[in-house]
Amino acid sequence: MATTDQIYAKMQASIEEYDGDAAAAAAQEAIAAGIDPAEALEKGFAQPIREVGEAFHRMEIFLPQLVMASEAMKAGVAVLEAAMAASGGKLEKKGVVVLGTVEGDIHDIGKTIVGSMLQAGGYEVHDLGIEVSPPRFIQAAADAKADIIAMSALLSTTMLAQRDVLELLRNKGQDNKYFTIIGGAPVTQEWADQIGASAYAADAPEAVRLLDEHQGEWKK
Ligand code: B1M
Repeated sequence: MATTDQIYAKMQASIEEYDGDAAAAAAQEAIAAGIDPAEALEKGFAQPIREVGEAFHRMEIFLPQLVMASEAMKAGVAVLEAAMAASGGKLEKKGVVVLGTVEGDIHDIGKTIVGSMLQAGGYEVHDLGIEVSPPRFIQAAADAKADIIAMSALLSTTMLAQRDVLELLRNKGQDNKYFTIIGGAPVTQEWADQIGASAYAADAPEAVRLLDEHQGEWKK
């Protein structure tokens, strides 16, 4: 029977090799060996996916590999989650995210990658899709009891809708209720500062890293 370290090594290799079937099999092996699923998630999957994110930043790998790594991790995480649910437990989520592409904008590739990476990184993600109006973002956040509202915009014209969501939150007296993160090709840190968003991320790994850094702001 494989040791715990050998099982972690298999889990790590599955992410590095973008192999969802191997990730699911290694997760299954971890459960059969009696390893705590939360610990398996952190040591077997979360650490390697962070390294993949770093490699992407160093431009050693490119977007398709990043997507494949997060898809592989999702396959493994699903097995760990199922095991936890079967034993009456639940993997503790780092935060609940309501994510969407803003009103008037149909670009969804980057937004979907951000969602996958956040999910793989331990967040509960409610993906609202494209052309999400400001009231819908806010209603969905309330319904999901969200901690975070995440908005993607790919057009310089639709970036304005990110501001509209924040304005609507302010008008409702809910400006401190959610952590807000924005991104998308034309979006900048300067724009985030101007409209009062909590954070700006240039890409999906950065979105995960930033939310991880800000954990304490919603986990009381
Ligand atoms: Co459109 N489009 N497009 N398009 N399109 C751009 C964005 C454009 C830059 C192309 C160009 O002219 N050079 C340009 C926008 C110019 C501007 O306003 N600055 C443009 C235009 C003009 C348009 C139309 C208006 C064209 C027309 O009809 N005349 C139209 C818009 C329709 C609408 O939305 N109402 C349109 C339509 C389309 C397609 C439908 C054909 C298709 C979208 C398909 C789809 O998404 N399902 C499309 C595509 C594919 C592109 C380009 C070529 C690629 C976008 C993409 O998917 N990139 C794009 C050119 C470009 O960006 N250079 C372009 C890959 C993706 C992984 O990157 O989305 O940037 P990206 O996401 C990254 C980061 O930005 C970040 O992380 C992601 C990955 O790490 N990120 C976040 C994204 N969201 C985030 C959220 C976060 C954090 C990080 O926190 C919440």
